[in-house]
Amino acid sequence: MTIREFMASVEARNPAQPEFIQAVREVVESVWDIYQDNPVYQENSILERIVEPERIITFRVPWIDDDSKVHVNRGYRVEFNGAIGPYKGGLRFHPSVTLSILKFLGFEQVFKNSLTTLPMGGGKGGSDFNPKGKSDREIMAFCHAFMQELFRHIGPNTDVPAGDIGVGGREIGYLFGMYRKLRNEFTGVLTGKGIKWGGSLVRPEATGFGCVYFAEEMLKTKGTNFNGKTVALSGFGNVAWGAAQKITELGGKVVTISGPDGYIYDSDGISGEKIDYLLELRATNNDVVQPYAEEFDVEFFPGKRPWEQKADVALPCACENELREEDANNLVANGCMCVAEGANMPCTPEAIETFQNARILYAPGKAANAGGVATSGLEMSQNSMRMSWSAEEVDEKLHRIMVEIHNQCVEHGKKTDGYIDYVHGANIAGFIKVADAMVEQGVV
Ligand code: NDP
Ligand code: 2IT
Repeated sequence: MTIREFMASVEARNPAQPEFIQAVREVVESVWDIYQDNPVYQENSILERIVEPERIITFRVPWIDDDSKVHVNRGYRVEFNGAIGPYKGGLRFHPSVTLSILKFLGFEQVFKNSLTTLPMGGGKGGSDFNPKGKSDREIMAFCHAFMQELFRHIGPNTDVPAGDIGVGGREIGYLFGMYRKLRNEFTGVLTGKGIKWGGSLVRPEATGFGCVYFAEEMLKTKGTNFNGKTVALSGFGNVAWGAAQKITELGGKVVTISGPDGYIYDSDGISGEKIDYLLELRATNNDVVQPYAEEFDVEFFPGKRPWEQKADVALPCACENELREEDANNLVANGCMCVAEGANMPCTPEAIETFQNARILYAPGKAANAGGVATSGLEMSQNSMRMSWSAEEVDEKLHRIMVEIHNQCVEHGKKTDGYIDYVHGANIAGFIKVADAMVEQGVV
């Protein structure tokens, strides 16, 4: 079979799921040669099995708003692959959520979690619920309704959800509360929990911190670091916030953040109280960055993306396919030397090709943003031991894991001319561990 034939069969089996097909194609292209060289993988149809989720649950989520009106949303959990551990991955609450989006995220999560070196399978879930403009009581009502169905499918040794877009500490609290009530059990069934009731220190910052640690390793391969570098960030959520903190700490200057309304450019750098302000802005449930421009008297570019600005490093931290070919061309032309994905699949395939053709450093989300789920794994360990580690201890472990993921990318992705293909490196390293586990466990 050729790659083309394999992908044609995946497309035929998954019609109208473009994001899922995009994610599968990238992995299949990376691992194809290894697959051909390993008859055991072929005899076990590993590739055919690995692109098929083990289980997908969809369910109705009825809830009541503040005006007593009844709404119905759709809930999902995609339990993609459990060969190396309990299904693990976030929940996304956003109106753009479809099965295609959650299958792509679940598929990516399988390889990302494998890269973390921790025993976690891959999954993802969420709902097309739109948290924007909802009251706190409405958010609680929705989270409780969502968990009233999800609780029967998850558990600390089965499937351990966490946050993603639209699901942060507050939502995890409401979800956990309902799980605990229904099961009458206090277990580490969710990660991203409050610090006072089983959460891990550093988990809120972990994805952003991890992404910066990873980018630091990338810069090291060029004999440089963040000190004095300008950095363009997109998004202004959880991930962008943690990244901004760590970049500032390492001597870099964050000059942009973005929202669905546009982006702001702050030539003085987004640091200190301005980073805290990002959190306040997110807490308003309005999802706009324009107020930052008014608060700190900087320029706001409505409807634009930050990639038109000059920056040494770019970290896309908002959503999938937010950085396209023309954006990649702009970044390269403006001298950008390093792109690391804080979000999941934010760069289109054409943008990735542009970076790689220009031979600049580029790392995919499954490697660069794995620090979030890795720290979730550390939260699970702490819960199992009924202990909590200090922030320094967690941060040190997170740092070590990101360095190790970088090592794996170099080991499997370094080309003969010395260029590191982080896409191949991450996909191959992530794949081998899961594929071997599947072989050893037989056809299940
Ligand atoms: P948040 O909900 O905290 O923030 C996401 C923000 O990005 C929202 O403000 C959202 O606004 C905004 N956004 C959405 N689309 C766009 C767009 N096209 N342009 C600019 N901004 C946009 O989510 P997170 O920070 O948690 O997640 C961000 C990304 O990081 C996602 O891709 C997620 O999958 C990934 N990620 C998250 C991890 C985590 O631990 N939280 C771990 C690893 C990856 P709006 O809702 O109005 O669209
Ligand atoms: O995309 C991701 O890795 C996350 N949203 C975090 C998942 C997790 O289980 O912590």
